[in-house]
Amino acid sequence: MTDVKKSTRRAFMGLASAGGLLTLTGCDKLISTPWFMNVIDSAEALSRSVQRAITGSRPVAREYAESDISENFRQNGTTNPQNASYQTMVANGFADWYLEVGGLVDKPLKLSLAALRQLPARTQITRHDCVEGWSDIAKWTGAKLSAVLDIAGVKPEARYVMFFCADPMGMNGNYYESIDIPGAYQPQTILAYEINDQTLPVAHGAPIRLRYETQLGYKQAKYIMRIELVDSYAKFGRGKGGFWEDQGYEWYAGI
Ligand SMILES: Nc1nc2c(c(=O)[nH]1)N[C@H]1C(S)=C(S)[C@@H](COP(=O)(O)O)O[C@H]1N2
Ligand SMILES: [Mo]
Repeated sequence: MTDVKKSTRRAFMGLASAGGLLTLTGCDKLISTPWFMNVIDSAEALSRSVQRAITGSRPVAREYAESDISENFRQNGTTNPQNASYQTMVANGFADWYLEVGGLVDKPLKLSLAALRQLPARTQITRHDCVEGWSDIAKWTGAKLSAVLDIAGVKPEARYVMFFCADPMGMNGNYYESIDIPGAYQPQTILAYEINDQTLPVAHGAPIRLRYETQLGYKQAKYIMRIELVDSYAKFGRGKGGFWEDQGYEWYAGI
């Protein structure tokens, strides 16, 4: 094993025990999965900063103070999905909603909102940048996507996390998005269930929406119903990895 590999592995083990992952999954088990060794291998080819992001040692998007929070965080895109199944879930406070996690995982999951709220969480004050030319700052709280993925067990051949949403987009099927595995493991990548200490309202994506703070607004999928681990996003929609990507926007929407 190279020094880089050893030190990355050490850093991860430190983080895992500090963050309580040990009790969640069994650190040794996680570290010896072919998936994790694959990540370490590919990490060697990446820049140092990306490597840090993978091992989760620091936040990668700027975080703000409480006093910077926007008075009125805009609502954009779908603000109230007009399909009967979603409206039924709203009517009973998402008691029957669950997040489905499937595809290239060892253990497909169904997580209720209560179960998601039990997972390791993160709160962060960040700026949302929409390509339409506006930005707003909010405080987001949610389950770490890495925690969900660790429970499901990501298979080595998985390369992307797909997010399938409740809102229909005309003839194009429902809104959907995708991010890569290193992005999914960034510490700021969360499935947010609160905005500014309040339960996430319908307008902002209830019951959960993605916060992927290093990228633009359209990556922040609202109304998430299902997560799927895949090796390619070519077979979904028009094959570009997301609803707006299919209309011509970049898949890599770095800020
Ligand atoms: N499901 C879904 N997610 C979505 C959208 C959408 O229309 N449907 N719009 C995207 C765009 S372009 C932006 S800018 C943000 C808006 O989030 P907000 O309503 O919380 O401001 O959500 C993103 N996620
Ligand atoms: Mo946007």
